Amino acid sequence: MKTERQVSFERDGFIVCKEVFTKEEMKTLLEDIKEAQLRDDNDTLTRGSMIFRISIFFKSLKLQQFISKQKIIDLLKDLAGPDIWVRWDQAVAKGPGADTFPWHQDNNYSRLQDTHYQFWVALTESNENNGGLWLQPGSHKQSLPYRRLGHEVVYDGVPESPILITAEPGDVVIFSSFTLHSTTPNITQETRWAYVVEYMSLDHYDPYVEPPYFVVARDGKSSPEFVETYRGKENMMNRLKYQLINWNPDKLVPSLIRKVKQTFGSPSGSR
Ligand SMILES: O=C(O)CCC(=O)C(=O)O
Repeated sequence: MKTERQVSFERDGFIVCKEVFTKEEMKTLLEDIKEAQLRDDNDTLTRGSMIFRISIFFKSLKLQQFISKQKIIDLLKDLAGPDIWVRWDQAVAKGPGADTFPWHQDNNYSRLQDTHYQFWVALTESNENNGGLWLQPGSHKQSLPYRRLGHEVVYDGVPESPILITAEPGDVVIFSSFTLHSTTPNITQETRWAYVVEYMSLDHYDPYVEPPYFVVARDGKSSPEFVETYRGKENMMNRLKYQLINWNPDKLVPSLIRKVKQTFGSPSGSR
């Protein structure tokens, strides 16, 4: 039987989890994020006074410990399954005067076919005045039309009945990477911070992320480790799916031959 959370997630494309972390924990997490981002100033995407610090967990043991907490795995495992890795993380600072971040599905940024699970944690208060998060319930059931707008990949339509998520530090929203979302302008004098971690099932494949891969859970238990490969990557159907999408016959044929040789061995005399 499905849990209430599974039913909500399947229906709406997101769940809101209140007070998952304390305000004190969020203060520490924000300090850890700032410390991690100081180590690498390159991985920054800036949109006016909206700043994204990306892939920061790689250089921070404290962030690796945070994103592999059993508490997080317990929230994710009945949605993503018991074996999970992290494909991406980003800290988002929405400063005073920051503009709307337009409606989008994250799969249009990640270019992935499968759902990944967006774990959005409020590090500060988040509301309608300071760049709060809006979601369109039910929009995760299909891939929607989009257009490119500069660096953005923006939904080509108008959401029918969006809802605002008002959050306190420590509140979490888990949403599908197909769920339409947006953030509105920050008209206050304070920066609104969120930390977004993108989790994936170990059965799914991201061909655009390079090793090492950060596995956070096996069998529903926190078990952080960096690995060179994972079963979703080794799955031939997964690879084929992306090779067909990014169709390039010059690459497809040699890699298929390699895989066949690995599986069945090379005929004697050949290499
Ligand atoms: O501002 C945020 O907290 C989230 C930004 C966003 O929509 C995204 O990174 O996909």
